Order: sequence, then C-alpha cells, then structure tokens
Amino acid sequence: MKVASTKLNIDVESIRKDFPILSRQVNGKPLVYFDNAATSQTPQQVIDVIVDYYSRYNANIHRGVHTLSQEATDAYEQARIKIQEHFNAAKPHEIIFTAGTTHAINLVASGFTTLLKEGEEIIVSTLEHHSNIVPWQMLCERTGAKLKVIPMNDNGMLKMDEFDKLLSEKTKLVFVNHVSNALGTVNPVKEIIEKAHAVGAAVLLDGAQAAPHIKADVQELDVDFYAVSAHKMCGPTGVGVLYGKEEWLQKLPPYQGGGEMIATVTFEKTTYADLPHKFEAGTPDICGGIAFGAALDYMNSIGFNNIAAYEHELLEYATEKLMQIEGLRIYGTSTEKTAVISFNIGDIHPYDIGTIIDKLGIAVRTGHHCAQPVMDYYNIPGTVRASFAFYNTKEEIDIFVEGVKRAKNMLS
Ligand code: C6P
Repeated sequence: MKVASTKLNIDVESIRKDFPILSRQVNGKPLVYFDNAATSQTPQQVIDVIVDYYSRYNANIHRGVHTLSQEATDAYEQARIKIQEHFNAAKPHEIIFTAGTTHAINLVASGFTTLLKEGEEIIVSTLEHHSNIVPWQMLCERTGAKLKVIPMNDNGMLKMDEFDKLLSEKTKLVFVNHVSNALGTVNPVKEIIEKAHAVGAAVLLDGAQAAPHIKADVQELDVDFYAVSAHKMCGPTGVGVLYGKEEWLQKLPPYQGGGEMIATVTFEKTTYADLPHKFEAGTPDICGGIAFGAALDYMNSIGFNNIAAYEHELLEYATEKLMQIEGLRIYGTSTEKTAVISFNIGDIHPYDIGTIIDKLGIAVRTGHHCAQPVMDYYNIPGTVRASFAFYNTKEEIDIFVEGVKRAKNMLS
C-alpha cells in the first residue's frame, strides 16, 4: 500500500514489509488490522529471534554449566538489560519478568497482603482495565482495606479535583493506567504520582496501553511500579515485565514458591534468592523474554517519537472521517489520546458492525474491552474500537470508514 508520509521520519511502506501477516487476505480481502490495542503484530526481526532460539540454543537458564544453557542465560539476561535501559530503570534487578501485565499486577497485589491494614485505602480509577480493578478488590477482601475510585468525565478524562478529595493519610496505594485501553486517554500520571507520594502512598501504573506508544522513563516519573505486556509492543504473548523500585521489591514477599526463587531450602526453613529471582519462580518463558528484547530493539530502531507523531496523524485523519458519518459518536475525546477510537452508531450493536466489517477483512475489537465501569459510565453495552499502530496507513483508514458506512446502511 502506498503511503505518503513526507513530513514524518517514518517509512511505512518499508515497515509494512517487516510484518508478514500484513500481506495476508481475510475473507478474500487484504487484511486491515485495527485491533492493535488487543495485541500488536510481530515483525520478521522478532520472528527470526524466536526461530533462532529454538533452532540453536533452546535450554533451561541459570542452572546448566553446558554451553546451550549459558547462551540462553546470557541472551535472557541481556534482554532484561535492554528492557531496563528502555524504561530507564536504575538497576537490571528492578525488572521482573512476568507472564504479562495481569501477572505483574497480581504479583504486587499479592505482596501487599501482609503490608496493608484494615481501614487503609487503595485508590483506582473508573478508566481501569479489569486487571487493574479485580486484584485490588481481592486484596481489599483479604486485608479489610477500602477501595476508592477516581471518577471520570464525559470526555473520558479523570476528575483530578475528585482525586484530590480522595487522598488522605489513609491512602496507601494508587493504581491507574497510564493510557486507557477503552478510550485511549493518556492520564496525567506525573501529577497523580506527585500527589500520591505527598500523602505517602505508592503508585503502580498499568503501562499496557502506554508502552507501545510512549517511552516511559520510570525514574523521571518516579513511579513505584510499572507493568507492561510484550505482545502489545511487537513481542510475543505470554511475557511482560513488572518494574519495581528496589526498595519496594525488597519489602514485598515472594509471589510464588518454587525453583529458581530460593537461596536455600530445608524442611525447617527456606531462604529466598536475591532480586529479581525472588519473584521468578519456575522456568520462565525464556524465548519470550529474549524476543521481548528484540521487539524493543525493533521499535526503538523506528523511534518512539516517530511512532507517536505518525500514529497521531492516523488518529486525526480517522477521527475526522468517522465524524462525517451521521449518528456516529466517539467515546473518549480527551486532548491527550493515543491512536484509539471507540465509537457507536445510534443504537446499532457494536458486535454487528464488527461482524460485518470482518467480512471485508477489517479487524477491530467490539464489546466492553474488559473495562465495564467505563461502559457503565456511558450507559452502553460496549463500543467498536479501532486501534492503530505505526504500520497502519491512511489508505487502510479509508477502507475501514467505507466498511463502517456499509455496515451502517445494512443495519439501519
Ligand atoms: N487489554 C485490550 O483489548 P495482558 O492480558 O495481561 O497482556 O494485559 C491486560 C491489560 C491490562 N491493562 C490494560 C490497560 C490493558 O489494555 C490490558 C489488555 C487488551 O484492551 C486485551 S483485554
């Protein structure tokens, strides 16, 4: 597909050639993949790393003296360092490999069971994905702590004056997403962190939807925990990381017991390994961790500033085109947004639009997007969500908009 992108330092035509899946057909039409917030596609450079791992040095790590095990261990620990550098963590052992964002959040929630007391308070926001709500509800059930919620407004932005009112000396933890998956809102996380720290509360940012678009600097943010998934940033599924400040990771007890996370084991007493291994029980997704490092290399070779600028152009283009469709309402109109458009047309069910445009080769997500409180706020069952990546094009948006118009005509 021809891409005109003269203003931007990004060659989309050549980038698209890196993604084999983008040249496939779906239902007899060229694939238009606009479900990037659910999972992104994988470039050949990352696929090659996965094939190379299983072809040449598949072995268990941290336990073998043989060459394959050492090669695998080196590559895995190199990936940890790449991830540390990418997020500007102070130390490699502040990067804990997890199965993804959900696992990372549950690790922290489990750890706070012994640190939180009855009557203390946790703050989350209305904009959260269920994986940044349910673990905290479960933590409250275990500890007797109370969950408070920052409300949102019609634009899909957090009401920061209400956040101010919720904060008190009882607040121990604040959990918000950096970017909302349902609406694309970029939250004022720096302000949230400063205000939470002022009352002595720790902050976890769910970075699942921010990391593919914004290069977060955890030291600059001064955030206590940051959770991400590799599969949303050109890496494989089933792997992610939790960044944690060393002081917090030292305070939290291990999440799971097993091999790798121990220093010594007797039936009388077990002592735990140092960071990061204390939180990495069992054989991890070794290939996944290595491929995550390769995915970051790939994205950094394009450049996050270039990615953000290009995606913003796609967002503006698509928003303008979609707004011309009568009866279409976009949910989430914050001035700070990533390239996500959630919308409905009149009372047409989002599922019906998604099903019709799938026949035209177009992939979007429909439903509540695991963010039911956001849908409840707007009093809707769900939306159609189109989410763009740096390998999408304006030509694809034209096809998508025509598809949506066709669906509307068929369903009205
Ligand atoms: N959101 C979406 O379509 P996992 O599944 O652990 O990789 O990520 C969970 C998660 C946590 N927080 C946010 C903000 C997310 O968006 C997601 C995943 C996908 O929006 C799949 S539900």
